[in-house]
Amino acid sequence: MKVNNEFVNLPSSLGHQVSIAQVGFAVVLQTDFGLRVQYDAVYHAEVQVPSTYQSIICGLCGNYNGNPSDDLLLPDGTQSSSVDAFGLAWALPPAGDECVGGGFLQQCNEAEAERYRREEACGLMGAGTGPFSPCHGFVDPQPHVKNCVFDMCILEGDRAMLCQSLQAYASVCQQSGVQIQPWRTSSFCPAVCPENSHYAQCSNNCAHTCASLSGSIYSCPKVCVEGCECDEGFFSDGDKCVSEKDCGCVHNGKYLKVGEVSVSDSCELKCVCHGADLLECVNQTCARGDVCDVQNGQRECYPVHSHCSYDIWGHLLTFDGGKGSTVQPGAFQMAFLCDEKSPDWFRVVLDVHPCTRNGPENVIMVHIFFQDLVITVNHKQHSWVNGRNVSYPMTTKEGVSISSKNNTVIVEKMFTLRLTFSITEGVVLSISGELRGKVCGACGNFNGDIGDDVISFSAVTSWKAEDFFTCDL
Ligand SMILES: [Ca+2]
Ligand SMILES: [Ca+2]
Repeated sequence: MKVNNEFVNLPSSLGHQVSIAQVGFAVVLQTDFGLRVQYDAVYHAEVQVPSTYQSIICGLCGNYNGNPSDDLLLPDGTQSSSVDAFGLAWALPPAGDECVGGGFLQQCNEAEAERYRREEACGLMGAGTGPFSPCHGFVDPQPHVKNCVFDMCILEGDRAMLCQSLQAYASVCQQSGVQIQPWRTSSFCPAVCPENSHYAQCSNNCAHTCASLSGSIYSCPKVCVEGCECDEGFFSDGDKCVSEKDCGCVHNGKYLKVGEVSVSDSCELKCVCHGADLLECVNQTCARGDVCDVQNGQRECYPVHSHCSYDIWGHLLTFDGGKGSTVQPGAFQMAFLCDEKSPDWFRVVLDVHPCTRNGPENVIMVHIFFQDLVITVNHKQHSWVNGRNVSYPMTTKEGVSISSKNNTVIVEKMFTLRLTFSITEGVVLSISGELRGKVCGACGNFNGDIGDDVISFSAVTSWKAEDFFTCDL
């Protein structure tokens, strides 16, 4: 769980405006203007807004104007005739892994669908005398049964999917204030709870946290919500249940586990939680050349450095943040130290080949030159040092290390550069802040000014590597 890129434990609050807590199986975010967002991190998301938002809402959830027949609105305000086109129109580019939509959907035959509609499966939600029957007058089970059957068809009757579907309906019912009957058994959708906790149909996990012991205020819902709750004498520590003496500290609305560190926005105050409410804070100043930044979810003073990247689709991002596209194959100088006589001199050349036989993407070879050293890495993650094939990890006598982790080759020279290369991410070059304004090449001059980074095709072409074969550049 991250807030503004920083990892946080639950519950967490940002002043009085926003609070986030674990409620039952879901994470719930509430704001002081009435927005409530709930997500079970698997299957079911819910958004609630106050009635002041009527008719001014856009997106998949419709326009909230009281008329269900005009809800398939496209971003341009026109009506969509197809549900698929409506869904795709609101899709955002993926932040992480590419998500392939639509194509894999498989219909199941009527006999299978009928099997999933039975009361042993999705049909349980609509069963007249079943555990969810008290809910029928409040939340129509039929759309939920239909969605459940659809998902079961795609996942060929996956049991976990069935349980998620039922859990989602249980959640909606409980939010409506309905008392459903126990629906899980040890053999049917048993809840898996962490150590020192157990399942409860009316879980108190929102209120029984280490943070609540320290007086952190979160308005837990009054309705009964199923979930895992800590055993007697234990309290939620964010993701596990611990005894009171092992609880941590609350600082600025954030709960810190024992041993965790919190650094203020400007990095001037650093607080460490040593034990239950034992918070130690010290003033600090970032060392010269360091900046206050968030990296890997943790705010701290970090050495200044900047990256330039070139991905497998040919998108270039310069040190100063300029974006451009260079799809033309050929060899070009990604970056080099303008001063060739400097002992820190380096030069990174990307040799981009259009290997259409293997697919549409270009294949990249990376050549890194130092004063008396050449390192070559190919797309199969094989490397050569001064022309000799090497295996990882290794360090040259010049102090340049080559290693491999998670299908990424890492070439690093301390205090100068770090280059990562993977077949999925392309090439990322990070260089020391000391080299500000001293580099040349397609990655720009790293002077902090995006304005003088020219990323047009002709500008990249002008950085072609003359010592390589460049048929197209
Ligand atoms: Ca509407
Ligand atoms: Ca610049």
